[in-house]
Amino acid sequence: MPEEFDTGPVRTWDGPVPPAAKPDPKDHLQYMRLALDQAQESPPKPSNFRVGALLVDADTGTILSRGYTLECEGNTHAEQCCLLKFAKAHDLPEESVGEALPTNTVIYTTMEPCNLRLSGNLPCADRIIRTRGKDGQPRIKKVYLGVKEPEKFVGENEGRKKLEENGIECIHVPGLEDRILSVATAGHEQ
Ligand code: HJL
Ligand code: ZN
Repeated sequence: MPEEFDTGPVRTWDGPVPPAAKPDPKDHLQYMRLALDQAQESPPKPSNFRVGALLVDADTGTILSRGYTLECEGNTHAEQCCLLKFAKAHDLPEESVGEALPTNTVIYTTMEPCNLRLSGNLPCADRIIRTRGKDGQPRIKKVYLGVKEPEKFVGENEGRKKLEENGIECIHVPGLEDRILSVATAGHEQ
């Protein structure tokens, strides 16, 4: 019998993305897959969706921050966690995160950003809109979303509409809808 060596689990890179593994900035589906990986880290809960998000420098393709629903302390959304973590890494409060974001930042989120929260917390559409630099110019220029929010908690979500009214382009990335929705609703009563 050959001796078996346990080399441990196959490790995937979980630190900052190394240059060679950086997706092509135009490969939106690849970034959406990475956002979906984030969503799967979120604990299942009946009262919200499990969402994942990435902040990306669209000029270089660099992933600036990742986040998922309930990752940060409290009742936090994926997009909110992305912004909070990036702000924290730059010693800024979340509302000033635009001061540290590159000029051409985009956000990938498995679900359309919210415009109303049952908890009364600030919606993610507003958090995205307020990311302005010291020059007053918006830093997040585009939102790539995997699915529209299902009408379960707040009826029709007007997050996309609000973002577009504020000059932020919203782009649907097709191809992962079924998977995104099954991950998002995993903790819900069927
Ligand atoms: C998005 C998230 C998340 C939602 N949407 N885009 N990212 N959880 O991380 C939207 C849903 C709200 C409910 C409950 N979910 O989260 O409408 O408790 O989660 O404030 O309205 O509101 P709270
Ligand atoms: Zn939100």
